[in-house]
Amino acid sequence: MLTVHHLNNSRSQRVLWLLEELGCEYQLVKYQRDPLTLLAPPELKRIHPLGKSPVVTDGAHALAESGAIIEYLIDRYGNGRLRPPAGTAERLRYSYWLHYAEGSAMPPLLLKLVFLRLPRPPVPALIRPIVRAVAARAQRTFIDPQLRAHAGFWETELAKSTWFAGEELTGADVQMSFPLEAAAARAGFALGPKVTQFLERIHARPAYQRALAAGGEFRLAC
Ligand SMILES: N[C@@H](CCC(=O)N[C@@H](CS)C(=O)NCC(=O)O)C(=O)O
Repeated sequence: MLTVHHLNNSRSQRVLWLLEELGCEYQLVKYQRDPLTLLAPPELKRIHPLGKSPVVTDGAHALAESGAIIEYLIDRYGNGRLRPPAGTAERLRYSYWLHYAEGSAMPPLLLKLVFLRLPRPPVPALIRPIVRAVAARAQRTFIDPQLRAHAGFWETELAKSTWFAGEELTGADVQMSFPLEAAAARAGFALGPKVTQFLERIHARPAYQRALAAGGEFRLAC
């Protein structure tokens, strides 16, 4: 049986969305983040040594990394859906976005999250103003310009076609949904109209809504 090891408020939400789009049956095992550290509970390390979510088990396989999971699920259960045909320009774009989402888009978004949280307790109140100033400078000089460059890139690309890899929804859109959701939640500036419409379009999909109902609360914590 296909099992999704789902951490609340996490990237595994997009795996649920993909499975709902594919109409696959799956079993859901839920894990809760530590409310203070936001880390996954140690039980997840029994499924995969890094203890990160998503992890999917299917028969003898335990798969980690959302991009690899999406590729596996589309290979195994897609029957030609949600992936452009091999040898097409759309397939190259599909492959690019599948890797880009975690390899290039998420690092500055994660840095943004870390620097936004840095001045909070348990940092002692006395040094919080200094930490706040350092964190603000890191965001202003390094992180925010990168985020603006990425968001501008998404906007230009989504002006070329409805979805990231062309005119059809693919696994690349599922993978890209997470950085776009994260940017909407924390970038600190308004995203462009094409990116905003992309998010509205995915939120309106019945499969996306079924995935939300299955996964429960989805406030981005990573
Ligand atoms: N690049 C990995 C990232 C996995 C990851 O960092 N997952 C986060 C949730 S969004 C996690 O498990 N965090 C809890 C922890 O690090 O303990 C992927 O795309 O699957």
